Amino acid sequence: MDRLLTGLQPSGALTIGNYAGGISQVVNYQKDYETFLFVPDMHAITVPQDPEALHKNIINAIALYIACGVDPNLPDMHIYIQSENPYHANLSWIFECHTPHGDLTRMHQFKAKSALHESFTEGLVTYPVLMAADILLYDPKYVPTGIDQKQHVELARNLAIRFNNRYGELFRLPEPLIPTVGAKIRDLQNPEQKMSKSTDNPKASVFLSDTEKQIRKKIMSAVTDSEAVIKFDEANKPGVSNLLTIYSVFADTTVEDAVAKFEGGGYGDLKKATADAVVSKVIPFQDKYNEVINSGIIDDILNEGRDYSIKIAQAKYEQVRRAVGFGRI
Ligand code: AQP
Repeated sequence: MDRLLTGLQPSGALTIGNYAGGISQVVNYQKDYETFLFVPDMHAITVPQDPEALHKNIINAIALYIACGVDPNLPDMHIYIQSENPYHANLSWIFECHTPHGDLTRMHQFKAKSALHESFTEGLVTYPVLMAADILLYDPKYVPTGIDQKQHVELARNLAIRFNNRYGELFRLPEPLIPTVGAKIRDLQNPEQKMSKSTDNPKASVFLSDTEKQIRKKIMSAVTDSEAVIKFDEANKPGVSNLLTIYSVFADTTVEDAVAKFEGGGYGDLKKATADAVVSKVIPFQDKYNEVINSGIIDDILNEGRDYSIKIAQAKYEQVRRAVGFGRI
C-alpha cells in the first residue's frame, strides 16, 4: 500500500486554511493509503512558544484531527508526535550537512517569517531540512499540503535525488498533493497574504475553535473591494476570490459552481452564505472535539503511532547512517 504523510504545526489553534490544505485531504484519502499523520512540535519552536501552551496545542491538534474526520481506528492510520521519535532529528542533521545554506535562505516561507522578527534562530532557516527528514524517513508517495509548503516538499524531493545519486537508492521521491480548491486560503483582512494560525490580527483568521458568532463576525467583515462584482480573479480581486474559495471548500462544491451561484449578487449575500457554510461544518467538529478530548483515547493512539513510526524510521535511518559512513563498519 502506498503511503501518505503530513503534519500540522501546533504553533496555535488550527485555522480553516489548515483544514483546507492539510486535514481535509487526509480525511479524503485515508482509506486509500497507509497514513502517517504527525504533530510537528519540533517545527513549532522555530519561533518562540510558551511550553504550557505548546503541550496543550499538541493534544488539541490530535483531538481536532479526529474531530474533523481522521479515523484513528483504520488499521493503516498512524498518528504520532514528531519529538517522540528521535530519528527525525538524527536524519535532519545528516541532511543539513548536504544542503547549501543559500537553498534555505531563498525559501519563500523563510523570507516571510524572518521578516516578521527582528532576530531569528537558525531553526527558522533549517526548518525545511527537518521537514525533509520528516517526509523521507517514511518513503511516502504523497504529501498533502497547501501551496505554501509546496516548495519545502520540492526541497525534500531534491535531497532525495541528491542522496540517491550519491549513495545509492535510499529514498522514494515524494510528491506534493495540492487540493484543487483551498490550496491557499487567504487572510481575511489582508487577502494578499495567506491565512495563518500565528497572526497578530484577531480578525484575519478563522480558527476551527471559534464560536459561531466569531466565525460570522470575521467573515462578514472580510476585506473585499469596491467593484461590487462577484468573479474569481485572484490577482485583481483576492478578497472576493477568497470568499468564493472558502465557500467552495466548506459547501463541498467547485469554484465554478460558486461563481455561477453568486454572480450578479452582492458581497453581503456571498459573505453570509460563506459564513453559513463554514459554521455548518466547523461547529459539529467542535462537538466531536469535546467528545474526543474527554474520552481518554488520545494516549493509546499516540503510543501506537510512536512505536510504529519509530520502527519504520529507525530502519530507514540505519540505512542512511551506514551509507554516509557513520560509526563502525
Ligand atoms: N492558508 C492556508 N491555506 C491552505 N493551506 C494552508 N496550510 C497552512 N495555511 C494554509 C496548510 O496547512 C498544513 C499545516 O501547515 P503548518 O501548520 O505545518 O504550517 P504553516 O503552513 O506555516 O501554517 P500556518 O497556519 O501559517 O502556521 P504558522 O502561522 O505557525 O506559520 C500544511 O499542509 C499547509 O500547507
